[in-house]
Amino acid sequence: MSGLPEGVTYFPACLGRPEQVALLESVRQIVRDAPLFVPVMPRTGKPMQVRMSNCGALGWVTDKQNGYRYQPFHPVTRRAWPAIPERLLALWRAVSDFPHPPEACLINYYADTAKMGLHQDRDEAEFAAPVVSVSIGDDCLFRIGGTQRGGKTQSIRLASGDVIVLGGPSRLRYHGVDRIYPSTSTLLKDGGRINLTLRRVTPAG
Ligand code: MD3
Ligand code: FE
Repeated sequence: MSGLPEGVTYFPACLGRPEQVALLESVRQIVRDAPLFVPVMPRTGKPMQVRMSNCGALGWVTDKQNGYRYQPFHPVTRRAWPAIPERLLALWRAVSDFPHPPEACLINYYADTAKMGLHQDRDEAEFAAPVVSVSIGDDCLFRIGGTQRGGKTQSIRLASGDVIVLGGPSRLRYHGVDRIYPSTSTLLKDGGRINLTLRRVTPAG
């Protein structure tokens, strides 16, 4: 058994059930204002399997024409993204070890059969800041590799309330979600998994 790579810090069961319920209520409020959209791949226009929304000053979006980017408004409604809930800003302060607040919080919703292929997160201009990931709902099999495609990978089963911080030399590692384990949590009444990633997008300071 080998540990996690340097720069990856895993906090299993970081959020208790009452905190998960409160966070879910915050997410529901956000998606009432900023509805989940279907992200599509640049050039091909192929839809991704997850549905997305964001909160924060900037949100990650993608479409066929303009590709991956951060922008301050929802791609469909054109409205500014809702604010990041205070409980998530507090979590960032507690776990990120970074002296500036996050600017973006990407919300990914995975139905039972959704996956996310291995990719790097490199649309941010500030790689000194970590990405803080919070999972609620059904378990998933998360995979993390090296900084080059095709290297060896390791898998971690993430559960509702787990938090993982990806920073330092691991900030540019390939990662993805291989599968959801349906009905492993009772938090979401219709099942599925929600992942929130807090990010710094612009150079800090
Ligand atoms: C490792 N989301 O939105 S979060 C994404 O569970 C994304 O929805 C996955 O990958 C999800 O981009 C994984 C964990 C995560 C996020 C960023 C990372 C792992 C990372 C950045 C570098 C290395
Ligand atoms: Fe990612």
